[in-house]
Amino acid sequence: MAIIRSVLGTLILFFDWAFTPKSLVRDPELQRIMDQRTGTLSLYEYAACPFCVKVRRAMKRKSLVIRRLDIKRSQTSRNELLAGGGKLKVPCLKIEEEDGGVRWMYESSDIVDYLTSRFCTEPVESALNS
Ligand SMILES: N[C@@H](CCC(=O)N[C@@H](CS)C(=O)NCC(=O)O)C(=O)O
Repeated sequence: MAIIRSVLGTLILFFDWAFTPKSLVRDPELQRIMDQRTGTLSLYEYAACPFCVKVRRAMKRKSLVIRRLDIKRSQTSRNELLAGGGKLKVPCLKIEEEDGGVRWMYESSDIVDYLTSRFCTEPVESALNS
């Protein structure tokens, strides 16, 4: 079982590398503002998880720079995820809200939808521009 998982993981990483999506190129000032905003987010993940790859590819397409914490490599990140989110499941997006609240979002589709609606809609980009 471990061998199958390892082979599948390697294949997932290979195809992700071979067919990596193009990144959106923004005006540097707009990108700086976006980076500031995404600075309140952290993605708990591990490299060969297909659902994490899905989120990372969406981030790459939209040039969203988000801190990534690998729970297989870091015991501290693992503990944070379990204590904060309640489950050792990845991907999980930690969202630090402006009012000091923290949300832990599981489910890759929900994370991609959240990132798209919060950071990648035309009005958001043009509001940042003005
Ligand atoms: N439906 C979830 C599936 C996530 C999932 O199954 N993640 C696996 C790693 S690839 C995991 O963390 N499994 C541990 C568990 O379910 O407790 C999503 O789309 O994010």
